[in-house]
Amino acid sequence: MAQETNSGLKNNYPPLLQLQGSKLHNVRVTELMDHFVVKYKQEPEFLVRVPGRVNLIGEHVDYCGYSVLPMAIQYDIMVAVKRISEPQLYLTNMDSSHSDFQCPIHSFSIEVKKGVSPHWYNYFLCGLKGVLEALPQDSVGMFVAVTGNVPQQSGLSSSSALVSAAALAAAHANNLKMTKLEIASLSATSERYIGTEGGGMDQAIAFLGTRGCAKHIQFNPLRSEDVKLPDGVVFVIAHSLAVLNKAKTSDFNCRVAECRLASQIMAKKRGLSWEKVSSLADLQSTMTASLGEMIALVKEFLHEQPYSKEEICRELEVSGMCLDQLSLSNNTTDINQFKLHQRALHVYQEANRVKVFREVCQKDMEGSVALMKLGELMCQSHHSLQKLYECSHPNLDRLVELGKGKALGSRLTGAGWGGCIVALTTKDTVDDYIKTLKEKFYKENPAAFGKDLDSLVFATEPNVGAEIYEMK
Ligand code: ADP
Ligand code: NG1
Ligand code: MG
Repeated sequence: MAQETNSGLKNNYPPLLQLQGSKLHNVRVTELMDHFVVKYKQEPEFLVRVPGRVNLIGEHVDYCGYSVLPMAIQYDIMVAVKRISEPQLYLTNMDSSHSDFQCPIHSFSIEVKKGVSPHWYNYFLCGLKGVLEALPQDSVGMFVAVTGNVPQQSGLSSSSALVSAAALAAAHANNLKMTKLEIASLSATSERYIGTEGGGMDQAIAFLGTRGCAKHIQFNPLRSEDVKLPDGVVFVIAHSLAVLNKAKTSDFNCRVAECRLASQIMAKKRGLSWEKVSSLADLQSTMTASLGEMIALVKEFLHEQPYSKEEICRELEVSGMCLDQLSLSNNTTDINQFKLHQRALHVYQEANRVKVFREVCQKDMEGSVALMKLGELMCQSHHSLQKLYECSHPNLDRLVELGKGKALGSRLTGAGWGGCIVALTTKDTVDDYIKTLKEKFYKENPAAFGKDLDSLVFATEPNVGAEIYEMK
């Protein structure tokens, strides 16, 4: 297990000449450069590439302070940049449905409206804003062109790839030296400007991903370790044909709030100063208890019926206004039903599944035994996300059902409410698994008619994290 080093970014970025990858990858680079030149009548100076990710296990636990086990995937956001003396940001996207945008580099607002998906450029502005806050001097202006092939609103973290690419581009343009860990943390904080209270998994793997191994990522402080997957394992990603923009609805932030409220009510019942408890992991460490003890505590202290806001205020002995300030966010203050028992139970049990998953990968267990155990953990995770966390979607559940007997296990990945599943297969079973999903799910679903099925269900392997390519 190699501990991720804290080495500076610059050394880790190969020059453009070393740019390798599939033909598609190079075609995309050429197209991006051409688009840049057509738009700005100049060549870009450098290019950054930031991958999406697939989370193997540990869903909806990062913002509770628990570790996760993702890997970077082959799809990415690429950003071509030229510094300019005019203090302006010019943004263009290869996808013409994403309109061009321009603003003063130091003065812009990130538009967040309840019930509305933010315009694409707001994600770029999030990353830029984070870097502006860290810069000791004024930022240079920038011509920027963006292209991306991470499926959007699908749980593979296209949003964080874009935010992180913007942060890396702005940091590099301004010669701001940061370690990978620092820029991953900065990007995680920056993405919250879009309105979602994420935990930092996506931005961490976007920078820390390495080819060939998954990562065990821990928080507070952020750190990562390589996780070597058992020989012969192949992970498959399958799209449910349903999507959700996580900044559009309050679903995601509601789960974050439910977990926070669960930890605070349990803290209060335990006689602790609950205002200081910020997460379920925080509560566990304050109590120096095991995960098993925390699970027992949930069952003892939190009832299964939903809590009303009024009941929570009564339990914590605070006014509604005070609760809004201490425990809720902009788009969760209007919610009046919180399922604290179910959400906290999922989080503590899922945190334990991450622990066991990692141990199975570490132990030199006999191949098939290890694979069966990993598959079983993934199935348990999905069941919990479906029943306790209620963030699945009928299409995701159907994909998981169809894979039974063909994959060793599968589960929804990312935030859910649509998006993708990740399935555990082997070199010997992967083709049959993909064929089964094509036949039984995609060929029967009108939403997939006319689409390239290989872009909806595909095998993936651990990829490298963010890179900068200098155009010299
Ligand atoms: P995800 O699960 O993919 O992270 P989110 O709902 O968090 O989904 O964010 C998706 C949003 O990110 C998109 O709706 C879009 O605004 C932005 N985005 C992602 N990829 C691109 C891209 N290639 N070009 C422009 N915007 C993008
Ligand atoms: P996606 O599905 O990429 O939006 C979100 C959060 C993660 C994590 C997962 C659920 C953001 C940027 N990402 O991912 O931090 O909480 O859901 O495990 O908020
Ligand atoms: Mg996202």
